[in-house]
Amino acid sequence: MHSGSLKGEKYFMKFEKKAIIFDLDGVICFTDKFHYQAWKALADRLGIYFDEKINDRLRGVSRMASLEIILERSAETYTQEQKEAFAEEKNNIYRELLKTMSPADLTDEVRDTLVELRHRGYKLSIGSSSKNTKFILERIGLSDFFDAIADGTDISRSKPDPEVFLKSAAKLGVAPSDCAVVEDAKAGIEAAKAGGMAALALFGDAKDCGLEDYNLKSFSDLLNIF
Ligand code: B16
Ligand code: MG
Repeated sequence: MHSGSLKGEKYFMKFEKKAIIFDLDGVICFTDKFHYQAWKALADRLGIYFDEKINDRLRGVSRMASLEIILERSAETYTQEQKEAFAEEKNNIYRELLKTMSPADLTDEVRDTLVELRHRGYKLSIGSSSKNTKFILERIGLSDFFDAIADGTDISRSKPDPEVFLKSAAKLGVAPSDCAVVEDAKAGIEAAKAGGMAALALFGDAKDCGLEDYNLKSFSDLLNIF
């Protein structure tokens, strides 16, 4: 934690980094609600109990690993072929929900903060487990904004493995130790730390998970620490 008080005033020391890697779902935009709705539709059809608390465990983890967490509550045993069909069914529902998104789903706070961080000279990239990353960025009008994108199509191991963040840093040409990661998932905070990066928690189960270097009060709080 980089905070203290000086002559009675609260001050924050700056994180000295060259690049900031952003998680997508739950940080840049709120596709997490669509993941929930799509998994809920599948779970209801299969008669499996599923709620928001279980959904929190799906943050940052891959589609198939998410399905395995949901199936923990099922008495049935499914074949690999059936599981792949379930994952595809969920993804089709999810993509229909994503189609309702537009640049209006990017908040002014997120847009203005990203623009200001770029203006301050930081390299900015995405590190997301989602194979739908490019489609989502297109929907919210950020297709050409980031200096690099590493996503679910680039990796073989999802968070908490650091692979996606290490790929993102490599694409930027920045050493992991010069990167900070912004995450809403505890799995993502673990991944950032495993990759030797600073971990900034925003919302979700990342917040106060005990491994974070800093808890962000809001997205724009980034402007106080960089
Ligand atoms: P998809 P993030 C993650 O995105 C989601 O948090 C997680 O819930 C999802 O299962 C995963 O992407 C895979 O997504 O099914 O679209 O490939 O938080 O890493 O940006
Ligand atoms: Mg996330």
